[in-house]
Amino acid sequence: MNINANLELYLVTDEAACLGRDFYWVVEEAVKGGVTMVQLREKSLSTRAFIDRAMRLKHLLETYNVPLIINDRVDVALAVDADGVHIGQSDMPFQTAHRLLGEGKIIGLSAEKQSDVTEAGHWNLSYLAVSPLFTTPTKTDTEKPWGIEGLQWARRESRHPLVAIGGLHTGNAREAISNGANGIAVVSAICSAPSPREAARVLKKIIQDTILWPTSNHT
Ligand code: TZP
Ligand code: MG
Repeated sequence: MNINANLELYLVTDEAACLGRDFYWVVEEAVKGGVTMVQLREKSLSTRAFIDRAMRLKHLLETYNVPLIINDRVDVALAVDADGVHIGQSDMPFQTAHRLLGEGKIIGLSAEKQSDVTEAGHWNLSYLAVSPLFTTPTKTDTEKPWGIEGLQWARRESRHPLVAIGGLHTGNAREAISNGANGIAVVSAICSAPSPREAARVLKKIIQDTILWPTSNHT
């Protein structure tokens, strides 16, 4: 695992969620606000356009020392020498992705059900995404949400760092962290916020306060 992987506030991109604002501006503002990792998630771009976007984002993020993770596409990650990939249950199997990427890259996996968590115990993953934690309009083709009890179960069962994704915002970030998530991954709470920088700053503060004072309720 890349030693720079800090999962605390993980931005997952979605151009539609940026509400017509410039994609790179939204990401840069979010990073200035405290995002610790960025996943480029593109479901409809051509391979060439995906690589162009990944390359530009990589240069932007390098300035801030924030890792770039590519969703699904190990070939795109290799093409731009990204910091890692995020794979789902129907993407390339972990062992194949690991063999192609080599050592020193971040590999994250989505866990959508209990058997995914158990199976992932065999693999040297960088993190496991508990997905979705809550229902979200951003992604509707999901399995049943884990909910807080499901997250607690995953925390007990898994040796991997956990990222909660799906329906996370300032109102529930503390609950996710105090129930076992090492970080939260968000799309709309940052991409669609009036100020992505301020949204990231507030989320980051909640996360860091919860890590420092897990049982207090002062945030
Ligand atoms: N995977 C599981 S839920 C989700 C993804 C990509 C979308 C999360 O979006 P939001 O807006 O943070 O709920
Ligand atoms: Mg996928």
